[in-house]
Amino acid sequence: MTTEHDMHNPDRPGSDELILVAGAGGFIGGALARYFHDKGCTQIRAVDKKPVHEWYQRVPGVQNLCMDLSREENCVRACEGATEVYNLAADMGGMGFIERFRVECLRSILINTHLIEAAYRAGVQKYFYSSSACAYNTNLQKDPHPRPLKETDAYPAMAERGYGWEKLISEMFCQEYWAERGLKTFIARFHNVYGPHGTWDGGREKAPAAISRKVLEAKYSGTNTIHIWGDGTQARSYMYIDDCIKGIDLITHCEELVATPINLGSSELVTVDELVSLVEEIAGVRLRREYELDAPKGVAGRNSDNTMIQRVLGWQPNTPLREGMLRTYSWIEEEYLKRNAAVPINGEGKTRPLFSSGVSHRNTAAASAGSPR
Ligand code: GKE
Repeated sequence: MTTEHDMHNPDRPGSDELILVAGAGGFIGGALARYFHDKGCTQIRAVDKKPVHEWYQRVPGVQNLCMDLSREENCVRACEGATEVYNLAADMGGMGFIERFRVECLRSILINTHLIEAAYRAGVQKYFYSSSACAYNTNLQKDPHPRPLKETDAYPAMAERGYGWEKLISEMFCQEYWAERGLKTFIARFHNVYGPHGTWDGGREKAPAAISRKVLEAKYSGTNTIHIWGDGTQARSYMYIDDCIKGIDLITHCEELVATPINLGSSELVTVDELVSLVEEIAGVRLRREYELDAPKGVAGRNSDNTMIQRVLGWQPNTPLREGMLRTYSWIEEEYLKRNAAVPINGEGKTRPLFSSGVSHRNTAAASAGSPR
């Protein structure tokens, strides 16, 4: 079992050894780069396909590089001199994105394929891969009152179309690089991650951020109506970003978990309707609910069985949803108000509120397709 004091064990790289964070312009990668920086790591290389000025977080003292890691030569450059590699790079998003852009999701296979080979050739000591609960058999997720998914539930395989299959085969790459070539790989299956500095608009946002934004739009526009995808009964567990980051670190420094996929998720299950009620409460409003039954819904119910992570690490994600959503909603509200204040009317320097609640879920994701999270 790993405990808190293992955070300082000799298996961890020295503070001056190079850590590569791939996908560092995104939500989780950005938070991970900040975490390592705050822990005192002085050599961090952060890479993302997005131009650096568009990254969610830019951490001082970190080497920020704009490179497309679906290209082999960029992976070779990125891994040069690295001791640990964290692969958070993928073309991904919430249900609105992954249901509509399966080819984009599948093409993330290029990133992991080239990155793990480059890491192996560069003599990297540890390689972390961010898999997803979307790798699990969808036949086990047809009930809005689901049995929590345990690690063995990925096989026999019937993963989420596109995104989930890419995750499953990339997991297998990680397992075989260990089995055949001795590269120490670590694989976490993330369950829906949320928090400040995540995508909250544009088509890639997941439910916690999307619902926060929709509540804000309804509140500030005075429409007092929220459009909910599906019938509101879909159930999920949502993991706060700080838990995700801590889990990545613990997993990557636990020898028992080499090449062994493990759940990294909360086990606090809520329905979409319950999530909406929570956000309404935080925002101090009650809204009229309209359900969009033809919108992307994903599986009916998904929860994380945390028996294994609790046994091996003596820990599991534990930030209560209410607490995490309070911080997330507050951050999105700030961003929302900042953005609205910045929209000029007819170039006169006056501002108007920017409401996007009328934008169809069918159109929003397309605008941002092709750029990483
Ligand atoms: N995105 C979004 N936006 N979802 C909404 C909305 C909305 O405005 N209103 C209701 N929902 C519902 C969706 O229909 C779905 O049933 C549920 O919330 C969660 O949607 P999600 O957060 O977009 O993503 P999922 O949990 O279905 O899938 C995500 O699973 C993760 C792994 O657990 C994936 O998108 C991956 O990002 C991720 O691997």
